[in-house]
Amino acid sequence: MHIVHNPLHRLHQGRQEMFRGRLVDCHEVPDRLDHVLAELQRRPMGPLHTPPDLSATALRPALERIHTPRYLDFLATAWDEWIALDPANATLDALPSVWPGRGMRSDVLPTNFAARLGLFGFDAGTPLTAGTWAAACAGAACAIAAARHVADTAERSAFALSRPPGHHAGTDFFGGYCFLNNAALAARALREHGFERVAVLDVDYHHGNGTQQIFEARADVLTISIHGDPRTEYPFFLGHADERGTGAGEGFNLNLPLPRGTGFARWREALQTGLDAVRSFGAQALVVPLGVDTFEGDPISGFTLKSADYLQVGRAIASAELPTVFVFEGGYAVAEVGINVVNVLEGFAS
Ligand code: Q9C
Ligand code: ZN
Repeated sequence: MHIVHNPLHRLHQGRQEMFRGRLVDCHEVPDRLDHVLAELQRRPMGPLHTPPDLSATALRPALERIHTPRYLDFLATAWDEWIALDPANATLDALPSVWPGRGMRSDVLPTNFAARLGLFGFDAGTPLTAGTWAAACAGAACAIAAARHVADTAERSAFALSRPPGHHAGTDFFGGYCFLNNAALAARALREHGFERVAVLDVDYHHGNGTQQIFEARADVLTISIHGDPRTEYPFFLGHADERGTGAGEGFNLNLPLPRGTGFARWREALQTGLDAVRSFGAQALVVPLGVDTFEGDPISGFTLKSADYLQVGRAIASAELPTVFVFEGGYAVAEVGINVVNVLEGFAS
C-alpha cells in the first residue's frame, strides 16, 4: 500500500475546545498520528511518501473544486486577522462563539472577525491555530496525492495519513476538528483521473456531514456513512436515514445510523449494507474516511469495536475489490489508534 504522510501535521495543535461550559484539552492531538506512524514502523504496510509541493498556492485550484473561494480566503488569512485584533491572541486559539441562526443571513460577509469565524465554523470545539492552514493544506495535498497514485499506477490502494481530519468540513464550513475535506478532495481527484463512479464509505463514528453536503446533489459520487445516531451523537443535525441525496443526486447518499452502544456484530452488518450499495452503484473506485473512534475505548464515542475487529473491517472493505484510498479521520483513544488503524490496513492487504 502507498502511504502518503503529512510532515506538517504538528503545525496544527489546538489547545482547548469548548465542552459543557468549560474549555477542555483537545482530543484531536498530534500524538494520534505519531502513534499510527510508530505502528507502521512495527508493521510496515508500504513505503512512506510525501508530496513534493505542500503549499496553499499549488493546491488552490484543487481546493476550489470542493470549497468556495470566500471560505478558502477566510481560512488562509484567519490567523493573521486573529492576532491583528490583539497581539496577545498569539497565545490563544480562535474559537467561534456566535453563529447565524435560522432566519439570519449567511450571504453578507461581515467585516468583524468573530462574526466571520462563526459564519464559517459550526461548533466551538474546533480551534483555529497559527499552523492550522499550513497543516490542513499539506494534508489535503496528501489526500489528493494518494488518489492520484491509485489512479495513475498499478498499485490499487493508498492511505493518506494526515491530520487535521476532514469529513465534517463542507463546501464553506469547518467544524468537528475538520477544515478541508480530504476524503472529498480524494474522491474528486479520482473522478478527474479516469473513474466515472466513485463511492465514499465513511466508517468514522461520526456522520460525515461535510462529505454528504459536498456531494448531495451529485450522482457520480455515492456517499455512505455508518455512524452514531445523530439524535444523540455529534454532529446531531445531519446523518438521518431519510437523507437520500437531492435533485440529480437523489438516491446517491446512504446513511446508516446506529444507536450508541452498538457492538461489532451489528456494525459489521451495516458495513455489509454499505458494501452492497457500493456494488449496486457500480463504483469504480472507493474512498474510505477511516476513523477508528468506533473503538470501545474511545473517550468521546459510543460503539464497542475491539482492536481485533479492525482486521475484519479491512478484509470486508477489500472484498469490494476496488481501487481504494483510505483517509485518516477520527479516533481518540490515543494509545490504541495506531494498532486499530494498522489493523484495518493489514486486514485489507491480507
Ligand atoms: N466532548 C472526528 O472524529 N466534539 N471529529 C464532540 C466531545 C466533536 C469528531 C464533543 C467531535 C468531532 C473527525
Ligand atoms: Zn469521528
